[in-house]
Amino acid sequence: MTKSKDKENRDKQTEEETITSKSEIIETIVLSIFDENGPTPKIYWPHDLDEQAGLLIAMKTISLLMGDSTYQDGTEIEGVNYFGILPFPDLKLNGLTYFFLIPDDKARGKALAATITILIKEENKVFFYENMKYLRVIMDKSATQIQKNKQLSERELIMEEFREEIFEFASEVKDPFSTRRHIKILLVGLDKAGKSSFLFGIKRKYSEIIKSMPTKGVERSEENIFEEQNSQISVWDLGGQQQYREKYLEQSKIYLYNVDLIFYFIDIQDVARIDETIELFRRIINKLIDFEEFPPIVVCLNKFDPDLKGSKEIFKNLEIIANAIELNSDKFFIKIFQTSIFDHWSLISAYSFGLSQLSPNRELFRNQLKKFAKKTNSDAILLLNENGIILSNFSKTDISGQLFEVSAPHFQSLYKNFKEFKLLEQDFIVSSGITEKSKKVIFKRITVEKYNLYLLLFLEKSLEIDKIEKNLPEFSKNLVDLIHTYI
Ligand SMILES: Nc1nc2c(ncn2[C@@H]2O[C@H](COP(=O)(O)OP(=O)(O)OP(=O)(O)O)[C@@H](O)[C@H]2O)c(=O)[nH]1
Ligand SMILES: [Mg+2]
Repeated sequence: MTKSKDKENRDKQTEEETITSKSEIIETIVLSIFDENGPTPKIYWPHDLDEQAGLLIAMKTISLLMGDSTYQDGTEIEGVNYFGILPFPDLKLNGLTYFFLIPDDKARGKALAATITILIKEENKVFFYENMKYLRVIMDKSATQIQKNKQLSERELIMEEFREEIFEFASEVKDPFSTRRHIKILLVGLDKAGKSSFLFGIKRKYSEIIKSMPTKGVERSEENIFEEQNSQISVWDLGGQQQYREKYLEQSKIYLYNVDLIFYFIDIQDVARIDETIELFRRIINKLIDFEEFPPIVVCLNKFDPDLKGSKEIFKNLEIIANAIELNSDKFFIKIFQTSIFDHWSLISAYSFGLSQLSPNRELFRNQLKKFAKKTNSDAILLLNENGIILSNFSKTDISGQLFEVSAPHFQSLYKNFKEFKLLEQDFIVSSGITEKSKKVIFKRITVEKYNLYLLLFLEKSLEIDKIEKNLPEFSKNLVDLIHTYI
């Protein structure tokens, strides 16, 4: 690193001034750039960071994120930025990385790949999950400055400010060393909207749906996406009868505070109560605004049963409701799904989408699927866990994505049946002619360490199993780290 003695002394001074006992959680900060020497740690703290460690951090953060033509055509600079949490077991550290591109006329693809990484001890990684949204803002801001300022001395200053800001933030966090991330998911809506049935449906507990009674108060359960995960995910099914509604709105500090994700249920067959449900939605939104909390909200337009798909009246209702929801929620990230307990996949899609919003690595996952799709000529890919939850998806076009989602559930059950009857020699199901002569679907089980995952590929043109087999090992290898830090 080129730096005058003077500056070094100055740095040491500010270091001593800024480090307070509480910000000790931050172990290392590295700005890495992929230059003519490959991935290189350019500016780092502490200044005596071990050379090998710096190199390892630069290599791992940059290589996981590029590798192929993501940026080499130089057209995507604005759109290429990812966050992710990566383990560095050799260093016993965990890193929060922001990957971005620096425009550079002389570089291949007219851009240099770069990462800013904050590292903390492995055992403290909950700090990242809990504080992701704030850390992201700080990192994003500094990355933008790095993009604009080319001089090393300017960049050193930017990174110095960045470090100070991160330290200050860390010192303000109440319990930076907490060991478990607590995630709270709420299911809300009027009584009989289908909240409890939805949860039973996801778990395929059909006999319970028939027996189910209105929820009294709140029903709490836990969600495990993987057997071992960093987070404790609590699902709160809030009873929708008037008395319970009033209670959770009154005691919103207990129920609506600190919520990470909301599923809002509307019974679209109950036309008479549309105004009532929009009113409830509005009240909940207002409480959240008071708390300055903006969790993602998945709206389930529920009881959209398969036999109603042609109904003009229902379609009109759907439109009215969707408009009203959007009118009332401009500060929130809202995604609307049409769901029915008679269409298992509709439940899984809505639920998985919601859960994926909780993963800090969802962009990295998608990026891996995109890379794999390119290498195998696939038009769409889904990655499912053992329970059929979609961990990530990628599709070239909306059309291929939609077509694919329609066929995915059939494959999953077909695959399970085959397995049960031990008819499957390899962990592969291939089908052609599902939708049209030329389209093919492949369903394959893959093992990533101890995890069983399922991969569903959709190909419009040629089918090249060997290409898939050839690229699978690297794909699985890249997934390992991401799965450890999925949630
Ligand atoms: N047709 C149809 N009926 C559904 C669907 N989902 C749930 N139901 C039925 O709607 C009724 C109410 O479902 P619940 O799941 O108990 O509703 P809830 O929102 O939990 O109600 P509360 O606990 O009172 O807030 C039950 O009779 C369910 O069988 C659906 O997708 N389609
Ligand atoms: Mg209920």
